[in-house]
Amino acid sequence: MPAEWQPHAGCWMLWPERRDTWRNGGKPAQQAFVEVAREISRFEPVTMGVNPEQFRNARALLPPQIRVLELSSNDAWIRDSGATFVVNDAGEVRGVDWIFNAWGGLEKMMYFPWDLDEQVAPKMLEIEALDRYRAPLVLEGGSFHVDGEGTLITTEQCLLHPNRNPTLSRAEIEQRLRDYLGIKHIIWLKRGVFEDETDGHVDNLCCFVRPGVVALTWTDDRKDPQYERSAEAYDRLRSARDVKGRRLEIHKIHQPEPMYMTGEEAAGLDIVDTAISRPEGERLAGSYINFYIANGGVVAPQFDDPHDRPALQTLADLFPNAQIIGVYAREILLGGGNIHCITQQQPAGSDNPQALERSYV
Ligand code: KQY
Repeated sequence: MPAEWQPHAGCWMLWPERRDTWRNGGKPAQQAFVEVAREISRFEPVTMGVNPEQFRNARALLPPQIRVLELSSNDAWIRDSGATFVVNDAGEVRGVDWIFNAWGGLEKMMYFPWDLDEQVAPKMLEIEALDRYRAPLVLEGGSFHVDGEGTLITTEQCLLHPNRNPTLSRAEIEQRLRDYLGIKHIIWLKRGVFEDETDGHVDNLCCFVRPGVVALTWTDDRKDPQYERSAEAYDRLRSARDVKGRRLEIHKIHQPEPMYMTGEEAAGLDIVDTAISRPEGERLAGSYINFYIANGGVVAPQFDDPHDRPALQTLADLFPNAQIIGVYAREILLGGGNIHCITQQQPAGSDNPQALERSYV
């Protein structure tokens, strides 16, 4: 699997509409998704998958350069429901189609059913006429990051959670990651971000910014429950080596101040029996790590918070060849994820695999 900073053919997204995830009939979230799509489309082609009833609305709201396709889904988290793209030694792109169980299966799913989400990856690959590997592993794309050289980073909280692959041992899970992503070395962090409803997806906690270099969400407030989690991740990262035996350079990005679902926001959601509830006062798992790396740009969440600017500055230092774009993303966070969770990069294929080593950022 190439790293996210390697060249992309484009970016995939799904349109938000479910009224139990997105308040006020999805309208504010749709505006935020339009903004994310618009910014990414400055750097690479963007495809938006849309349920049939929303096609006209999405087409009308999205800028013309966005390709809008009818592609049914239960919700809009394509990082998790969509295909993970890989490239072989000949430079051919293929897709991995993981088993998706809505972040926990019947015991703890976020909504029911998730049958349309399960079909998102095969449909993406049909549309692109790319070969598909069906992987015998419950896995979401937001639960791992790779450096493109054979190192993968993930959390025990998520990948070893009994609601994902209860019959597989750690060694068996590792083997499937090796088989389907072509990775050779795994760095295990312990837990993800406090109150992250995904059971600790790493894409909200820590990511590679280039081989040997990671960014980690951080807080200086020792009383915040996130402190212990970030500190324990920092310790593991400090003692880790990557696939090439390098020690990691770790950059802390201070998290936004703790954020909570307001009464007005909670009141905008439909109450149903088939999805988790999102009550007033619930802490939101805000983090600047949940950004997307495009061809020559980085699109990162902003929360109208004093830490917004320093986060963008750190990203500018980490990606000196990229344009750093902030998008106000509270509406995405209210649904339980952020910009990385709603995007999925499709790497560029090549007859000349060395071209794939190139990085725009
Ligand atoms: O972390 C992600 N990749 C996705 C978050 C999904 C939240 C579902 N409500």
